[in-house]
Amino acid sequence: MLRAADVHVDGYPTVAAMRAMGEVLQRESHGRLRMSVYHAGQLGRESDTINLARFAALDIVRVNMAALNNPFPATRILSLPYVFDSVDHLRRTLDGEIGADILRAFSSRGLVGLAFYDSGARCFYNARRPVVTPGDLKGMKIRVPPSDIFMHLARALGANPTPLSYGEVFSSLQTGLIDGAENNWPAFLTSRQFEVARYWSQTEHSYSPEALLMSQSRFLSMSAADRELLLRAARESVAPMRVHWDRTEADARNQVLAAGVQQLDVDREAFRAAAQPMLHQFLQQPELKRLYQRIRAIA
Ligand code: GTR
Repeated sequence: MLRAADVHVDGYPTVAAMRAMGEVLQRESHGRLRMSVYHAGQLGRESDTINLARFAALDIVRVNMAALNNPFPATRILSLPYVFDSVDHLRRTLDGEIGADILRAFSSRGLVGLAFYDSGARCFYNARRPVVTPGDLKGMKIRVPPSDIFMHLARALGANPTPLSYGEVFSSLQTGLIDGAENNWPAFLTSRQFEVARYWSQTEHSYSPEALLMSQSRFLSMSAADRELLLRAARESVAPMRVHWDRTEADARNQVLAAGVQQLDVDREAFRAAAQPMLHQFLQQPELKRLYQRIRAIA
């Protein structure tokens, strides 16, 4: 039995993709391989589940790249602000050589990169006031995932970043510990953050995608045929996940707007400009600079 973890609610596109992958494994191995998916953070925070998988206490984890930025430097290029022009640009990057290189980088610390999943464009939202320029974020306490990139970005935009794990964000908004956060439409809806944060700003500052990872020692303990099946099942789960994602993202937006959240157009050029110094600070790292140039070359 393979045990897999995800912080999202059942039915969320990432959870659904893993369940579908589990069905393929079970069917094609004639019941020998099974996968049970522990959703909604039952097995802990993303940073914890990554370590559980590294030490083979858990087999598969689905986490956002943000949770991997600090320990796996190559992932930073996928989370940095305004690197990608569109979802299409991101998908082309992940599907090609660049994506394959980043997946391979996980083997340096006990993991096998199985696949990338979509996560849309992340945007800022808050419970205080309409935010349309970076200056409007001034003084606001904004939750960020525990990643130096998101800390630096929020600070560059004038906010006070507060790193929290995903499961803590809704209650922190409710109690006023934070004023806002940033994420995509489906996460904003399913985590119920939209009930408190009524101002959504279309900043599209990061396309930080999801990663599906496996414990390397568990992977290496499997037969070559099972490893091949696993890699194929993971790869084949990507295309249907994207279709599901696109539909879910549009639905989530509609539901949130119908519930009265205000969607604001922003001065995106001002956000991009404010993020440039921190972006270029990260691009001082030669590995990131090389990846950045390759990504921009296929824009
Ligand atoms: C979501 C992502 C989660 C989690 C969350 C967060 O978009 O799917 O895995 O990382 O963001 O901000 O913590």
